[in-house]
Amino acid sequence: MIWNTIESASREEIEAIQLKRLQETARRVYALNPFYKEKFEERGITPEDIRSLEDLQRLPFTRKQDLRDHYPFGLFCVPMREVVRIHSSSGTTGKPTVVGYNAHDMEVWNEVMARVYTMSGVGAEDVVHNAYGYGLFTGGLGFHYGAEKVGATVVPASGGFTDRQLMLMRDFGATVLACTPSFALHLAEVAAKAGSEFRKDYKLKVGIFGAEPTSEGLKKEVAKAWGIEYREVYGLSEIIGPGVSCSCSHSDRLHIFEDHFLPEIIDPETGEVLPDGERGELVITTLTKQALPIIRYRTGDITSLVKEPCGCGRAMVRMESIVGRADDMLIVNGVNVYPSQVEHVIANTEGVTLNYQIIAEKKGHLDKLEIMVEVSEEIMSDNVGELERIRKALQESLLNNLYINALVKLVEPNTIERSMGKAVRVVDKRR
Ligand code: DLL
Repeated sequence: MIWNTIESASREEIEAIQLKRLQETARRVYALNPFYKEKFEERGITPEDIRSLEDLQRLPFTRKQDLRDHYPFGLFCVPMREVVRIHSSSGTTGKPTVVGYNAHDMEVWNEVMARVYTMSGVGAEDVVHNAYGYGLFTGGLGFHYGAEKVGATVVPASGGFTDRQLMLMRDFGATVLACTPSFALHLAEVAAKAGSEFRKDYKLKVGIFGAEPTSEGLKKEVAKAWGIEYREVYGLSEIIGPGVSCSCSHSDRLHIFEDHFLPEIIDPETGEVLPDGERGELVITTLTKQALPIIRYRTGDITSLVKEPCGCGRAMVRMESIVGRADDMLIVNGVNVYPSQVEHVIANTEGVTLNYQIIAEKKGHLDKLEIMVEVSEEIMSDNVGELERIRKALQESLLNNLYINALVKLVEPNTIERSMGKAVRVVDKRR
């Protein structure tokens, strides 16, 4: 099922809409916000210079720092009386980034979330258990209003309180689980304490997961643990929240709703636009946002794009699941490592679980990497020989596959702190 026929429009139709909307957005930001006017002037261009989609490359990038420098509302393009909602993303250091929506933007957000639900086979018959956090984080409310738009019953569970969440999922007959993949796995682990037949108490058929980088291994684990279909959603507050793209029943890649969000892939070092299929940093220009339109936003997320039409009937460009963040990449003694690559290696090792944490430290001039991993429940903690065999196997596998010399430390099940929101996979003590 497709929510909006635009999703299957031809490339020519989509590109015509994109160009018209890009021109409108350029005019909007230039006329209404001094930050953009100055940036355009520095480059010697005006909105009238945007005559084709290729001209996008003449426009300046916008970075997270620009939002921080204009904290809280400096990049807004409407008067505050028109703003109906504020969200912000946490940010581990300094001020959060603040985003705002007017009534029109809320409609756009609900529309793209309705597409996400429909793409995931969710409609009026469904009960959506929404365990994304409600509050300043866009996950909770984004998933909430989208569910109402498709007529589903939404249970606004928010994060935390695992046992109570499981009770609500059982008693209210949830058919859809919406939360971070790490929390979905945590819920399954706790639910499985009721016995291996626990799934019969639940009616779940699909999960719509996102908000954090996730390896193929963890996705498979979540799908298997719950016996459900795995759908992935991507998004970021600066662009809208969840609902920038979503995977369909035909492909693990995620369709970008490109009538609202115009994607590019660039080389993160040089800023040069890369051809389709190549991996680089995702850059997005909003095409319909009014309160906080944003030009060429550097997401920091690493992915690639393909334009071939998909078996599901949608023509919208597809992005590969996020490989990692440009700023999440660890450089360990000169070797580049993404946490998702480490996760992939762990997923392919017997005897360990996907509950892990990577700790980077400086020892003298050298970087030291320690990887803490919980062993599976079946492994007996007094079987020292077996534990050492697993530890060595994982250590060797990391060396052979990723060329990193890490110290693997196996720990008992349930000792690494569980996240209620996004999982903390990396603790970099060198920063
Ligand atoms: O995480 C919005 C969201 C909520 C997306 C619920 C999906 C589901 P922020 O808090 O602003 O917004 O964080 C955005 O999270 O730049 C990515 O690095 C990461 N991220 C989001 N979705 C995915 C995903 C929300 N499917 C940042 N895979 C983004 C990998 C993701 N990373």
